[in-house]
Amino acid sequence: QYGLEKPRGYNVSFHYNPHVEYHHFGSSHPMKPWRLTLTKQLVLAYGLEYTMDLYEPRPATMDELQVFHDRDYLSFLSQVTPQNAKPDDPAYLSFGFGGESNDCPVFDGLWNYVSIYSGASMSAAHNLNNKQSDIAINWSGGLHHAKKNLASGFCYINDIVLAIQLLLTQNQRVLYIDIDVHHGDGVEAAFESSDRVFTLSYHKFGIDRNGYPFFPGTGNINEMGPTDPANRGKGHSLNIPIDDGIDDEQYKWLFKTVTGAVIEKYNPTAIVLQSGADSLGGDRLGRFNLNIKAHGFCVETVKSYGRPLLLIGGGGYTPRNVARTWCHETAVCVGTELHNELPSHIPYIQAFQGAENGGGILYPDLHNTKRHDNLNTQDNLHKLVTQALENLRYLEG
Ligand code: ZLM
Ligand code: CA
Ligand code: ZN
Repeated sequence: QYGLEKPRGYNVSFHYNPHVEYHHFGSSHPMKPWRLTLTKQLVLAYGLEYTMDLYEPRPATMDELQVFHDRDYLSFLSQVTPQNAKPDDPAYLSFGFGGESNDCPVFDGLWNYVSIYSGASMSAAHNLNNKQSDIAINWSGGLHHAKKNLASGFCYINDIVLAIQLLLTQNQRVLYIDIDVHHGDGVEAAFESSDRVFTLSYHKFGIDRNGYPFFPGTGNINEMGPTDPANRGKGHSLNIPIDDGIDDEQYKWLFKTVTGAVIEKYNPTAIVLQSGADSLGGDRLGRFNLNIKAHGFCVETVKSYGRPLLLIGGGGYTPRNVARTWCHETAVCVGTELHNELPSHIPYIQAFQGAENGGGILYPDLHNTKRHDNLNTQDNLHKLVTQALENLRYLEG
């Protein structure tokens, strides 16, 4: 019906295990794997499956996860259930579970869930390594806060670190870019002593009225990795702290200027882009005012450098807009434009209909849907870019 043909030039692969959808963090928890169902429905409704190679990857194994994570953390994670969990057990708390915020709950099928999303990122990295894909996509991954022995911020296993470790078997330099509204602290920490991975994160940074820092509280402009000049990883992290309410034009300019400079200086042989959709306007947890096409501009920009690209998901807490964005970005990868009117045969079409759900179109205006006053002045942003470019001078040795 939509007459899409596979465009020549870019081989795109889509790595997706539908079993990831059947997991629930708990009814009021903001992380909803169901957003992946919605994303898949949009991708199928627009006929994008005919323009890509589709893979249903197997779950990652314990041995594969041990390449990054500690054995005792994995053994705990693989065995804990809602029935046997002891919330006051020191092991439970020390591994990041429960606690006051309950960011990382223990739920049914937790081990299955983490193995599935990790397996998909590893499968995507594998395709890039084999040169079977130019761009490999896993919307179920991007869990950037997980540490080697700690669950943090809805993330249990760091699929990004595992995928980058695979890419490092075939690449001398990998660039990691993170446009989730939160700082990509877990990936930064994992590679802090390496000069073969450069990490670049754009995120909200600052203290709220209630005195709490925006999660995870790290990632100021002066955080550039280790300061010890003997450390190979020195200067191989760049953090771009942003205030509430940034708009499309500001973000696009910031992203293009800084990312372009990093790619030109570091000259990576592969790029990993974490495309967390909580940087959109109207996100339940986010603070920015971005529209879908401004978010997608980041994917277009990175794609334009023509390096092997691993595109992964991340945050995103207003499911209908997460699905819209990741469907749009899938289309950007295959090089096609989608019409604004949503195809009428989408299962769960109601999720996209009605004024409050975006009026049945793919590109509703998200600017100020949740009203965060823009606290970013042009002056601040220019100073930020100047400092960011200054920080890159470390790369000159
Ligand atoms: N408390 N339920 C982004 C990860 C963000 C930590 C700890 C004081 C929530 C949030 C959980 C159902 C990514 C923090 C101290 C009370 C927060 C965060 C469970 C609502 C709920 O309703 C909720 C009972 C929950 C968690 C909101 N947590 C909002 N923000 C952050 C973690 C992950 O997008 O970057 C990648 C996937 N946690 O702020 C506290 C510090 C406040
Ligand atoms: Ca980020
Ligand atoms: Zn996030």
